[in-house]
Amino acid sequence: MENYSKINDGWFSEICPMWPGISLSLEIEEVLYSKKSKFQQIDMYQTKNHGKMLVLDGIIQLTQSDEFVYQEMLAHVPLFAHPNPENILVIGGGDGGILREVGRHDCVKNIDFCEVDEDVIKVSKEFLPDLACGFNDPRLKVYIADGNAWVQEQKNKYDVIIVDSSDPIGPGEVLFERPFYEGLKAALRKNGIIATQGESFFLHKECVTNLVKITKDLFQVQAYSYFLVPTYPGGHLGICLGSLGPELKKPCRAISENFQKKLKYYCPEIHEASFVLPYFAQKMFKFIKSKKVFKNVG
Ligand code: SPD
Repeated sequence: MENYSKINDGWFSEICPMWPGISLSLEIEEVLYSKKSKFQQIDMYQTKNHGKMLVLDGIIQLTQSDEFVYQEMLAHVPLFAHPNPENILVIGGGDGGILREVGRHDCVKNIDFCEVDEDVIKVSKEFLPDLACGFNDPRLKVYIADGNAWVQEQKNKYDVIIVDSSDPIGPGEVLFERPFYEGLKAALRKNGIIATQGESFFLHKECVTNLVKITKDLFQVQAYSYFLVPTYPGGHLGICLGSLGPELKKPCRAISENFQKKLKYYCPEIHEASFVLPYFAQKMFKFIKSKKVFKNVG
């Protein structure tokens, strides 16, 4: 994918045609790693005020200062909405942050992880041990493969599937298309839930409405949640969720005091609040008509 981002006078500026005319800049101290993998340009920076920053093809994937928001919300919203998540699939997210959060759930028995770019895992293990600790979980099996092709082979297997994708340009594009969502649905067991990186209802209206339409068509229960991340475009990001049964907007399991103490953003109150959308987004989603397709459920 073409990389439009720039470094100028010690500042990294994220520039992307997906959010034209707006750019986030962070002051950097050092380039720690910069190499092209088989799939994309991988850069790791030491920023001045936000810890290390992982950038793929010029797009910020995370900074150490606020990565906890994304990882906690994308993992714990679907996992706490499920009554007994045992078998989990995580697609994408070679930094390991989602795995770290999934691993906090004692009820989880097996975590399958599919990532297309092995180099992202290697770089994260070297520079982001606070995220890559997710790879030490004994319940984890790692598959280096294309997420879409791999999921199409899995049937009736998972309680929760989490898709930690980059944006729909470059290698992540296929993860925003209907055939991938059909594959996710078929890979779920009875009462299964999917949660996917859902972009921004301010900046990516077409992409978000398309995701909502697809999930409304395919799942009995559908919802969209969002949260605040200062270093993502627009300072926020969404999650698109679909469920074959369980309600999504409230946690259905209690969180223990010990579990809660380890988190910084997710809590039962923010789980519910994250589904309360601004009025314009409510209207955007309300008028999406669904053609429900409920075959092959569980
Ligand atoms: N616009 C950037 C969206 C990035 C989503 N993926 C982040 C990966 C963190 N595990």
